[in-house]
Amino acid sequence: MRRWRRVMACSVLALMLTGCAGQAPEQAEQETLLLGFAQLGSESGWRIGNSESVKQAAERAGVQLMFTNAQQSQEKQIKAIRSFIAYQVDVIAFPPIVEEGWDNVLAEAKAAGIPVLLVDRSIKISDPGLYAGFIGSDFLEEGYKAARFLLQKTEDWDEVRIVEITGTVDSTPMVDRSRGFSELLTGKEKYTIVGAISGDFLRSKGKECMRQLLKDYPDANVLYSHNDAMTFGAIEAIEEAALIPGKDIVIITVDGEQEAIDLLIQGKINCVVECTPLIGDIVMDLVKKIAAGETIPRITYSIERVFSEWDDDVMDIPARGY
Ligand code: GZL
Repeated sequence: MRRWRRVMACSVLALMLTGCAGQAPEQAEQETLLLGFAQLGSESGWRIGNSESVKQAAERAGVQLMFTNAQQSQEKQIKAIRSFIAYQVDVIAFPPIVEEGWDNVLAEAKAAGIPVLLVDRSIKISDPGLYAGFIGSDFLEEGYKAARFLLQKTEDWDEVRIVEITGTVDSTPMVDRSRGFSELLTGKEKYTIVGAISGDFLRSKGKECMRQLLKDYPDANVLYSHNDAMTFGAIEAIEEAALIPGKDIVIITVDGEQEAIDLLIQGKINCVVECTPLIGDIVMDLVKKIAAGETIPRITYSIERVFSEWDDDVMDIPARGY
C-alpha cells in the first residue's frame, strides 16, 4: 500500500541519517489505510452530522483520516485535495460543493495513482474515469417525493402558488431537487412556482429569502425549501409576517434534521423528505474496497423515506442523530 512505501521511505531515511544503515529497517508501521476527506463546510446541521458520521466511521473501520473543512469554498476544497495528493494518501473522498471545476485536480489525483470517491454530491466531468464512484442521495427522487406530497395535499385546491428556496447554486442537490419537483408539476395548470431564490443551504439566508418572497408574492400558499436549515429561517420570517407556518403556508422541506421532525409534530411543517447524512460506514466500506483494488458500484444511493403530517407514527420517530 502507498502508506507502507511512505513509512519505509521515512524509515530508510532515518536510518541513513543515524548512520546505522547496516541494521534492518525498523518494522514498517502496521499498514493503515490513509483517507483524505475534503469536507465542504459546516453550513447546516446536516453537514455537521455528515462530518461526525465520517469521523466516527473512520475510527470504527480503523481508517486513518486526514479531514479538512473548506468552509464553503471550492478553491479551498481543491487545495485540500492537492495536499492529499502531495501526502500520497491511499484514497481521496469529498462532497464537491458544486458540479463543475474538478477536471484538473482529479486528473492530478489520477496521475498520482490516487483513486477518488465522490460523497454526497456529484460532478459534471469530461472523463468519468477520474472518479471510482458516488455514494449519496438520489436528489431527483427527493424532488419527486416533495411534488408527490404536494399533489396529494392540494388535490382539492383551486390554485397552488409555490415559492421555492433553493440550495447552493449549481450543486447537485439544488439542481436535481428543483428538476424533480418541477418535472412532476409540469402540465398541471393550477400549480405555479411563482418565485425561487437561492438560500445557499444557510438558515440566515433562508430567513432573508422568505422575507423577500412574501413581499414579492403575498398570495403564495406553499414553500418548497431545499433543506431544513433554510426552512427554519423561513419559518421565522413567516411568523414575523403574522402567518401560520403549516397552515397559511404549506411547508415541504428536505433533510430530516431532528428540529424539522419536531416542527412536523407541532404542525409547522407538513412534509419532511429524508436525506440522510449518516453515510460514514458505507463510505469507509467503499474506500476499503477501492484501496484493495476492487471495483465498486458507479452509484450507491442511500435508502431514504418521507415523513409527513399523515404519518401516525410521528411521535415514535427514533432520534435523528443530526
Ligand atoms: C444533500 C447535502 C445538502 C443538504 C444540506 O446531500 O449536500 O447540503 O441537503 C447541506 O443541508 O448543506
